[in-house]
Formats: sequence, C-alpha cells, structure tokens
Amino acid sequence: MRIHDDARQIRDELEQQNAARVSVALFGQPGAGKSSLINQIVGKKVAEVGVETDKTVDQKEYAHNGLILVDLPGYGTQRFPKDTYATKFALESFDLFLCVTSGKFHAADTELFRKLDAMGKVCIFVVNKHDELWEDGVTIEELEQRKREDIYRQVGKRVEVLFTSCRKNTGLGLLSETIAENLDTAKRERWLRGAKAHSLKFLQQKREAAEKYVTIAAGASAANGLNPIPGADIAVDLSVLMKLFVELRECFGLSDKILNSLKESAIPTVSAVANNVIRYAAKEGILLLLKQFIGRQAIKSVAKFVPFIGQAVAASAGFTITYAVGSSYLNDCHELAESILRDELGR
Ligand SMILES: Nc1nc2c(ncn2[C@@H]2O[C@H](COP(=O)(O)OP(=O)(O)O)[C@@H](O)[C@H]2O)c(=O)[nH]1
Ligand SMILES: [Mg+2]
Repeated sequence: MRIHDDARQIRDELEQQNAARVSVALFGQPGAGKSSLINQIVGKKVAEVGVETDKTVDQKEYAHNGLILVDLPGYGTQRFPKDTYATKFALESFDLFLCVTSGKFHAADTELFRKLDAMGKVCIFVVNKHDELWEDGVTIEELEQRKREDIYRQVGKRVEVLFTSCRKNTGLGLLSETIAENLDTAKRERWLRGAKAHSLKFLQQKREAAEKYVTIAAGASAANGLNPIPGADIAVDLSVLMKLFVELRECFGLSDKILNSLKESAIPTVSAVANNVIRYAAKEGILLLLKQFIGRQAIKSVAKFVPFIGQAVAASAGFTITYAVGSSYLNDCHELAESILRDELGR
C-alpha cells in the first residue's frame, strides 16, 4: 500500500494550492476607476470609491480569496519620485499590472509602463468608463479604435487594451479572462478560484479550477483518514472537507448573506440548492452528506486529476466517498453561482 507516501504528497499539493497568491497592481490617474475595478474584480466592496486622495496616500492593499490587489499611488509625484518608486512599492514582486485610464491618457502612465515593460512585467491597459465614451456621429467601434491608437502611439507599441464599465458592468468578464491567460498554471488556478465570474466563460473556467481543487482536497481528506465514519469501513479527515466547503463557497461568491437570500428564492430549485449548501456547511451536515454517498452502491470515482493525488489514494474507498461529496457540493455551489450570474447578465 503506497497510500502513506501519497498522503504526504497530497498534503503538500493542497498546501501549495492554499498558499498560492496572485498579486495585481493597478495604477493610473485619480478618478480613473481603480478602486471601482478592484471591487468588481473581487465581487465585493473592499475599496472605497471616489476618494481622490490617491496622489498623497500610500499604496492600498486589498486581500480577498487569495488575490492581492494593490492600488498604487501616483508615479513621479513629489512624495513618490520616479527613481525610488520601483523599490518603494516592490514592483518586481507583482504578477501583473493594470494601467487604468479614462478620459485623457497621461504621460506619467506611459513612463511607468515603460519601466514595467523593461522589467519584463505584463501590463494590461484598461480603458474604464466605457459607458461615457460617446461622440455625436461617431460609432463606438471608431471611438474605441481611436483610444487604442492613442495608447499605442503614446507607449510606442501595440499593447493589450481592454474596455470596461464598472457602472454598466461591461468588459469585466474579458478583463478577468485576460488576466487569467497571462498567469502561470498555479497562479491562474488561484485567480480563477478567487476572482468573481463576470462571464459564463470565466465561470466555466472557475469550475474547472475548482474541480482540480476538490480532487486534491478529497484526496488529502481520504489519505489523512482521521475520523472513522460510523457505519462504514472508511475514515476521512473532516476538517479538510469543512475547509474545502468554505473554499468552494468563497470561490463561487456565496456569502452567508447571499445564501440566505437565495434560500428565500421563488424558484424552487434555487431555494432547495441554497438550503443544501447551507445545511452541509457544518460538520454535522458533512457527516450527513457522507452517509448519503456511502449508502449508494454505484458511485465510481471518475476524478480527472488523478496524477495529483496518486493511484493508491484514487483507488481507495475513502477517496471515492470524499470525492463524490466534494463534487456534489461543488455542483450545488456552481449551480447557484450560474443562476446569480445569468440574472446579472440579464439572460
Ligand atoms: N461612468 C462611470 N463612472 C465610473 C466608472 N467606474 C468608476 N466610476 C466613478 O468614477 C469615480 C472614481 O472612481 P474610483 O474607483 O474611486 O477611481 P480611482 O481614484 O481610480 O480609485 C467614482 O465616482 C466612480 O463611481 C465607470 O465605469 N463609469
Ligand atoms: Mg481609489
């Protein structure tokens, strides 16, 4: 039985997944919408909007679901001169940068971009307040093209330019998808799990990242096998499953407040699923769920990510159960998130 060797490997894998962080720094002129974008990206109001103190205050850092979003102060101001800026704000340490603009594009942004570009950093240009882009007799496509050309000209190369509106909730899905595409595997998975889904495509990618996480956590729970399950010949680690369920709720944006409102939904399937997600959150609930799956004869483990947990664990009875339990919770969370998102997108 290689299960004990596998156990250590899975625990390490789970620890790595939990420890992964993605740090994104936003810069741009005060009022461009950096704080608003941070709130949209995490799907929660963490940053204060409309405070025009960016020029004088230090960097502001917001941590959420493994994401670290940093609102950088103005570049090359009296307080933060250019020559010490990169060191002071540890620019080298960030995974990705967003240059946020609206209205006119500023020379300070170009200069900071050049510095980042020279450091080999990924920087995506976000033209926010897309809803305010309007000119009599000019199509929106033409106006977007002008903005793009203006940025290309100023920075001297064809960079990635995306358009968003925090007010109308447009372009945010593509922004998060593009950020994901620019990260390496571990960071991408963390980003997918942590950032809010603004598009069905992103939600699907989030689901896939969550499936991998479920496999690893279920494997760790089965391999640790600390708590014997009454009435069955298996032992699992309940605390790992509880943490998994917390992570899944966070991953799909299901706060207690949202769950409680979904519980009252007029759509019977939604309220039923919300009730399940709430009920199975506690330890007693997890035990209930485990028992349900133990009672089923025909469950097979069809894990896609067996390489991450090892054959011995994947073949064990404990894993068959923990994986089924984790997958069922994931399905419920995903279903609720999809109904919320379809509602937000108006379809
Ligand atoms: N019309 C419009 N206003 C926005 C948008 N995003 C942010 N704002 C507003 O612009 C102002 C500045 O936003 P804030 O996020 O604080 O910008 P920051 O200074 O770059 O952090 C606030 O009044 C926001 O409500 C948008 O997409 N469209
Ligand atoms: Mg701000």
